[in-house]
Amino acid sequence: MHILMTGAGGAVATALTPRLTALGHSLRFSDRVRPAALPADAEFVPADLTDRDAVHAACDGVDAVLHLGAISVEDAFDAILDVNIRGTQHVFEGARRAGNRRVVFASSNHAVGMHPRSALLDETSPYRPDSFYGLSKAYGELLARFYWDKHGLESASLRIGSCEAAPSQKRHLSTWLSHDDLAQLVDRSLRAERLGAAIFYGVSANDRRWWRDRSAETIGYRPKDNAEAHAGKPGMLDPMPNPLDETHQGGTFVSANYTRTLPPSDLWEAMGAEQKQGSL
Ligand code: 15L
Repeated sequence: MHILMTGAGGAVATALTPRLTALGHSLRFSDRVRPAALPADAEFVPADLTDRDAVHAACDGVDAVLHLGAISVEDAFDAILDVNIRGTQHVFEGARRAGNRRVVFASSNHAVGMHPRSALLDETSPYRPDSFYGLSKAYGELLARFYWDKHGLESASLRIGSCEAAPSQKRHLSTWLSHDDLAQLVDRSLRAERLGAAIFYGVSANDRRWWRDRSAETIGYRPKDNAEAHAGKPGMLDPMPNPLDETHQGGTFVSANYTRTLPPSDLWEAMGAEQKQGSL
């Protein structure tokens, strides 16, 4: 398949490129500027995600889009709005106009990061974004649903955990996604016979994972790596400095710009009326 890969200069794209190529995909790379590491003969189309026409042009003539481009951390709302929210709409609309077969969208666990770590989530769990960044990913998933329901454009939204070469924090023992497992999940999403508007968790076969993803099994995703193999290695950051980060799935995204003075929402929901009164 000929795939447009947005965010080609990012770390995840860099790790995926040789793996997807080895799996038989031909890649058209896109980003604001041509990544220095890209070989001279690689197909590159410059497009800033905020530039609708450039994004639409980049989508022309490919089979599918792998949309990795984004601000990948918490930021000011206006920046997230322009790049992650408007930019993702440009991608879906570009794919629709170009008649691309499907979009694989890099969503994130931060769309549901406010859930407590004690919760075992699946793809039907309610949205609980932990940041403007997480909100933008929830929006992208809804956009994917909308483009399927209204325009018949298929997609897989991958709720990626922590995609790194190796886990580097205790939280990653639950959230880690190895580069090989991500490549397998992307490949399966691209090749699946039918997707509709699917949501899959991007997580390796970690013993301590918080997400049980039955739907990814339906496309044959069988993660091979397990963060447990890295448990107890030196350099693993633990514990996180803020208790909010340790009790919620989203980690440090949860405490960023947090102003709540009432008990955290899960405790609040579990409290009786009298206890609630006492904490007002
Ligand atoms: C993400 O979605 C971020 O892009 C990345 O920076 C990590 O924070 C990752 O999630 C994570 O949750 O570890």
